[in-house]
Amino acid sequence: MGLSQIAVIVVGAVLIGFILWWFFGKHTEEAGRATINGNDQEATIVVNGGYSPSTLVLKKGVPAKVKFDMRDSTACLSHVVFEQLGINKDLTKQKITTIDIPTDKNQTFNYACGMDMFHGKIVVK
Ligand SMILES: [Cu+2]
Repeated sequence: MGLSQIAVIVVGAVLIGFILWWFFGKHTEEAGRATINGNDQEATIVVNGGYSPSTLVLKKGVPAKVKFDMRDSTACLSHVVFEQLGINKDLTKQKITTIDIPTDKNQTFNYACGMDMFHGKIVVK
């Protein structure tokens, strides 16, 4: 077996490994958590080609302020929509837009960009 054949086998094995990892591996993103200061909690979600963290966990019963830090210049992400809360905010008016999220009970708020292309969620528990 020549060197080039060994190289082909090695490259093939690496590719198969990558494909298996891509389709079957766990790509769970770490959920973000709020910082509690005094009587309320605060968290920042960076808007830049999506939402980071895309999942944010808030503590139940602690008033929450979620800050959207706008770093994206595309029209796509210019608005953030919380359908359950009837909120549709233009994030381009200022660098940071603060949204109050109710934390009175366990629930999940899904949000999206104005065109429903990018999604994120806030979990209260
Ligand atoms: Cu969009």
